[in-house]
Amino acid sequence: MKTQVAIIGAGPSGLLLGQLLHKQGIENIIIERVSADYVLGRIRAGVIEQGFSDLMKEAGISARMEAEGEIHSAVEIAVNGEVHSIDLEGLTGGETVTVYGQTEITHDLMDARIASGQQTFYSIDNTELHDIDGEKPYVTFEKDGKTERIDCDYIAGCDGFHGVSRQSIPKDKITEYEKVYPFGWLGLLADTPPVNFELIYIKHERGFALCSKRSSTRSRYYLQVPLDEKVEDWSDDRFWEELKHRLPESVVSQLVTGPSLEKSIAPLRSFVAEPMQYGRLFLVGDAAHIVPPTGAKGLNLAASDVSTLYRILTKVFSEGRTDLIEKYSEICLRRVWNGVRFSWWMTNMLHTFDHSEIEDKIRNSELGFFLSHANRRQILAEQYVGLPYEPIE
Ligand code: RFL
Ligand code: PHB
Repeated sequence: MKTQVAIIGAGPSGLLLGQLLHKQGIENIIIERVSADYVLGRIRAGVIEQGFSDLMKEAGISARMEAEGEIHSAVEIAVNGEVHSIDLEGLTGGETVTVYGQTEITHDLMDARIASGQQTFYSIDNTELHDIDGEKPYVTFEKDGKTERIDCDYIAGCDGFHGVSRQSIPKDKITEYEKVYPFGWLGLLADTPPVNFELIYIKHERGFALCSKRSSTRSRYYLQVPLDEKVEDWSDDRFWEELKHRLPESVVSQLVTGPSLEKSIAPLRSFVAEPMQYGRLFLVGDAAHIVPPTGAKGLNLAASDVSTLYRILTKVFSEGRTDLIEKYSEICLRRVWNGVRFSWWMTNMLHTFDHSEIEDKIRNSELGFFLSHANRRQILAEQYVGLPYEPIE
């Protein structure tokens, strides 16, 4: 097979890139290790920045998000029972976020992919990248026991943190920065009305909690848990009881419990690989960087990478502007490091860990400082709604 761009991974990064390139008349093939249903079964992000929703519009796949997504003009932070509202819209001059699940975005992108007629291979094995530093890179993989080969001009590594793309770059050409946090998030999804319209980030002495949602009838809650905790040890009842302990008194009576649709534990990590490009391979989204979910930035950083790459590749194919290729990494990394710093800051401030009383006092003082004046809340609001995308030139 031959194509212009081979895309590894059919998560949101790969599918969105494929759609945007398709709209520019650039041919691409996507290959994905697992099945489409498996991709859709992963419950992940829920908060979409303005820049991402604008990109969805540009990609022509925003109709359902505009009809069903919820616009949120504020977010709440509860500290030791006291709830503070951050007026995102007022503090940023009109910016908001949209609550629309990653599963729904992926669904919309998969539908658009089928309509585009571009090829996608699911449930493949043994993806290998070849000659990425040469003029004629190619990708091989196995489908139903048969080896396939895609010759291409460029490869987009959209295959997540555990993918092969980043690992295909020689060790001496890439630097990896990593921090693993000493706790995880236990998430529960339920068809119950959310406890509150706005999301609430809760700092509590028993540990952090987050009240999020997917719609007015579907809730998503998270609890900070020790890293060695097992999901099997958390019955739904135990989850709801623990959440009640952490919820501020003003909302606890609104909590509606019910059977979980999904429950899982995610470890928290900050990770960046530099640079994000080597030869004809570009790393996109979680393949290049991971942030803890506390700032709701992971998927949004993936979207800004996609925006940068598709604009660069459009110029490469339409105007021969290969000089732009080397700008990809530096443009992305400026925004990525900002997201990494914001997510690390929110994580440190809101979680309870180290069992050190003085550290906890310091964290409370820092939160108090940032919540107590509008000009300080503005710092938080501007980053929560997302920094602007940098133009490619
Ligand atoms: P993905 O989604 O991991 O997709 C990568 C795809 O590549 C496939 N793959 C391969 N395919 C072919 N060959 C191989 N060798 C392959 N190896 C892997 C995989 O099967 C997979 O389908 O990466 P992508 O597309 O870059 O998307 C990134 C986002 O999924 C991620 O950043 C977000 O989910 C992070 N995240 C959040 N981000 C937000 O912006 N807002 C949020 O509110 C938010 N909440 C979250 C989150 C992530 C979470 N978890 C579980 C990590 C909440 C949680 C709990
Ligand atoms: C989610 O709804 O899954 C979610 C929302 C906000 C976050 C993290 C996760 O910061």
